[in-house]
Amino acid sequence: MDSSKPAKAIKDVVENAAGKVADALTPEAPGAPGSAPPSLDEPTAPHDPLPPKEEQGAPQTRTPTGAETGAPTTAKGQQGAFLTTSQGARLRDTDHSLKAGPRGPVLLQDHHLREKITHFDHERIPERVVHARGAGAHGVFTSYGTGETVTKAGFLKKGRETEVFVRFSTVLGSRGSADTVRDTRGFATKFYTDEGTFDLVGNNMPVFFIQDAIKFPDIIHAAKPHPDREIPQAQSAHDTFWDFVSLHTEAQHHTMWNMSDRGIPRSYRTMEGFGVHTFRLVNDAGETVLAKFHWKPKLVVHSLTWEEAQMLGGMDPDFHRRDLYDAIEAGAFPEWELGIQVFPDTPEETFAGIDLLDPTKIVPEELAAVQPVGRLTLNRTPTNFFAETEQVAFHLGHLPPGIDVTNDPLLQGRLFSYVDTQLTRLGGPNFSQIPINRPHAPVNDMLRDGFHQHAVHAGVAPYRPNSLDGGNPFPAGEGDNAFVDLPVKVAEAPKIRANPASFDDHFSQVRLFWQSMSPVEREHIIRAYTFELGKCYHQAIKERQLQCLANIDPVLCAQVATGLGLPAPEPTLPLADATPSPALSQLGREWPADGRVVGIVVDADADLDGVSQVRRAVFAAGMVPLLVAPHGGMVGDLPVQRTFATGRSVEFDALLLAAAPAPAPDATPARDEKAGAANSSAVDSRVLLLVEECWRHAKAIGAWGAGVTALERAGVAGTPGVVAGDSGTDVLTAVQELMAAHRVWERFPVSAA
Ligand code: HDE
Repeated sequence: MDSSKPAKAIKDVVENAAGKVADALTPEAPGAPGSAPPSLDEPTAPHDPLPPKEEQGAPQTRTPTGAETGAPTTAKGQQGAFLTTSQGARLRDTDHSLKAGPRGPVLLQDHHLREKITHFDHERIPERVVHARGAGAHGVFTSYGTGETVTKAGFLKKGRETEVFVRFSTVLGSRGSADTVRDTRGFATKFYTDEGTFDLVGNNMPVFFIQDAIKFPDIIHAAKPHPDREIPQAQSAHDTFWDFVSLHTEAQHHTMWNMSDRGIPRSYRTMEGFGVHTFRLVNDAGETVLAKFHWKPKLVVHSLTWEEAQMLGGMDPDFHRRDLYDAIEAGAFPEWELGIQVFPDTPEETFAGIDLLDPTKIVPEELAAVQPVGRLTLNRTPTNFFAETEQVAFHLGHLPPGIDVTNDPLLQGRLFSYVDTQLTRLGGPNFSQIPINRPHAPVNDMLRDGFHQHAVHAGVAPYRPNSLDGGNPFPAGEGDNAFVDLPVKVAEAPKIRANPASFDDHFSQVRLFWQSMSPVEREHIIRAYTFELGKCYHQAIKERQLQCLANIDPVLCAQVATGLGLPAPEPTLPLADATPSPALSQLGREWPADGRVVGIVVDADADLDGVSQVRRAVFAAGMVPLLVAPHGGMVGDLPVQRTFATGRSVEFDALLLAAAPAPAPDATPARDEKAGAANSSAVDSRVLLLVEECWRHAKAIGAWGAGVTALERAGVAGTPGVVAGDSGTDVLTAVQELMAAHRVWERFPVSAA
């Protein structure tokens, strides 16, 4: 796979910048369905299936046992020009059942009808019990070689390129739930290494709700919708969730992360990822270290505001998956660096007093730096969502030589769970043979038969030892690069259902997180707790969680208590001040603008030459311009992507105004409720709403020419992060500078924290 391939949009931009093609031919916004525009009339001349879109085509064509086939990527999908049965017999008619006369009953012999309906009846498989809602993409991982000293894993050798598939997800919601809910996000990566597949199945938060896998059904039952009414969907703002986490206080650290802005990411591209557990690495010399995996996004961590998240839940429930696919299609390939925190492998398995086997604890980056070991670039979208994103099966036990597990009791339970769940979800034990799961290393196991066996195994002796198949397969010898379980010493101890005493500290790191937040982030945390607990029905549950907050921080507790109309309790534990970890805060850094979306308000009277230049400049900066106009189609030579009726502020990272459009014909509440009292204004009130919302969500706003009037009408001219100028490109430059901080933070009011 060529990760450097410039995607279509970027290529076109370069040509446009050279002024070779007219604006009408400049790339449309990404997201067009299909690889060719449809004709007006139904096509009737037979031809082969259209190719997939340029950024599609993965996964590779491999056999079920991992061999390269050399077949084109299209060999995986439908073939030939004609409609056929599943057996390849051509069909003339798929629109009418075979009947005993035009008005007669349908005949049982209609095998085509039965095949079509039967297959349809079985199209659905069980959704994942957790992480059901997700989106995936293919890419490539390039190793820096900096991990070589601590692990012998071949994919971390210098310059090695490894194909990957990543699936991002929410935890709680069903498959069709909204992307932007407040929740933890899954970040699962399949590295197709030539030493066997490595699955790094992590989250966007470095800690977990529980310390022992045996509690997983409990936390998930508590967080899923209530069993009686099956509400609320994809939410933690309900009684059973807060009932559990307030009683089971080891959940408080993860809960604080969820209540922070990390719970509502702006994009998958602006999420960090964490392996959560501590792993054990071994190098070529047989030396071991303990390590934690981190993904650091090139765009740096960034989040939505709560109002944006809620609006998007209705406006565009697919916001995150659309953002991922659009960015790849536009050539703004999402990137992360993989990093590791490395700790000495001591018998205590602690670092700086932190128990490395406790998955509710982090090791602050200031104590152990995250060392980059390679770069992940996502550069292909799935060709078929079900085949790839739905059927991908991750498992923590998919480990290459050089990476091994530790005794973290959460990790240990996961080693059982992932295969177990695939047996039901993917209908049998052969899920590794599904194209997306096929290893890119030769497979020679002795697993045989089972539902949906795709391999055609030769030989008669799938057992060892054998002589009938010439002794094959042979155990790898010394020097054959086998996965060898590390002979780690197990301390002498009684068999017991208990945790080590160090697992009992449930609050000190929650306080560390709180104390590491900036004032704006603290406000958001207070707001989130107040909202979520405010949605609970039972007073006792609110009071119990307030007691937990009292053990985290008195200001946090007092503010949330005020919102709930309850007294703030006194702490029952000593509050030790922590050394803040600046790496936990999202503020204070600069962001590249790749793949950001810039809304540009235009109408026929706008400075269209200026708009055209701005549009090119936005593309050239690796961002996506969306023209927002009173009607669809074209404005001058420029294609319109959103109308005042279809567009909404939450789609944009910044807003530019080249016009102050008068109310459009549909600017009446009868045609568009959000038009409000449109006719009373000289400017279409939906444009004013756009400006107002972008302002409230602290986004950069710029205007030139007639657009400046819209700023004035909206009452935001001259306020922080609002730029007015004479030329569109100058205004864009100023807006881009503001976007580097991602938001105009000073617009967010800070009161208590
Ligand atoms: Fe998972 N988890 N998990 N989990 N998990 C699943 O596997 C489980 C945990 C994570 O995109 C399931 O194929 C147990 C921690 C991700 O396909 C299931 C425990 C972390 C995904 C399962 C945990 C994760 C899953 C459901 C407690 C972060 C989605 C469907 C010990 C480090 C992978 C499936 C994808 C999925 C079990 C805890 C991450 C049921 C028992 C901690 C990203 O097997």
